[in-house]
Amino acid sequence: MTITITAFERSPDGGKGLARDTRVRWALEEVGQSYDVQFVSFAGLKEPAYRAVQPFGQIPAYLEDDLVLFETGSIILHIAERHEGLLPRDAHGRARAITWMFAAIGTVEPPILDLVTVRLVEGKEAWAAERLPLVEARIHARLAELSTYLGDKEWLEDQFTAGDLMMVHVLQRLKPSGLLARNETLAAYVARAEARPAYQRAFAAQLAINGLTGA
Ligand code: GTB
Repeated sequence: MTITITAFERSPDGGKGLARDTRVRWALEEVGQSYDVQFVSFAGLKEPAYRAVQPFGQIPAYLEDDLVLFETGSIILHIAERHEGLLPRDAHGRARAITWMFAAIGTVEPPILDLVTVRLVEGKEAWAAERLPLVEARIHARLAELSTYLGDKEWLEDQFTAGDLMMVHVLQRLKPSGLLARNETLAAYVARAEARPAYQRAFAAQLAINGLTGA
């Protein structure tokens, strides 16, 4: 089996691991599956040949022999279903882990992406300063709900699953804003996940490409 993922030629985050190839790298590392990376320029993402692989002109895409996938939720579910390690063996446990994957990208990530939009895209609009507190309040509400559920548990379910992997990568996007650090339970949850050897390998692999020399 030959696996290739696509990634930015150089991520705008300078090696913080926030671009979404990192969550796919992490899943592959967790299950012990080697992979190659095809680096794509911003212009290349919008070329018809790349859109045939990823219709929205984004990274990452996932190529496994003659199978082509896009959307990190689908890619990570595919990896988790074909290898041991990211989904519990019992049917209910698997369903719960998949539920957390959907919760990460369907419930927790949208307000976090709103924050990115208001800061980076809408920042110069006259109304951006008024919108920002509303967006931050929605994020705090979601984080409070999630941390209440997590409580003092190590992971969202009985063991680390693809649901935690997805949730943690979604939460990491909040780090530059400082909002994650304000929720101690979730900051500790993210730190626990980041200490996993598989995460460390995935992070190092993207840093080797994206890290700013001397930074
Ligand atoms: N729903 C898709 C998925 O989950 O696969 C979303 C994929 C996506 O948003 N890809 C982004 C992309 O290719 C990169 S990850 N953008 C280019 C484009 O749309 O033209 C998002 C991202 C980008 C940069 C940072 N950063 O620098 O901090 C963080 C996250």
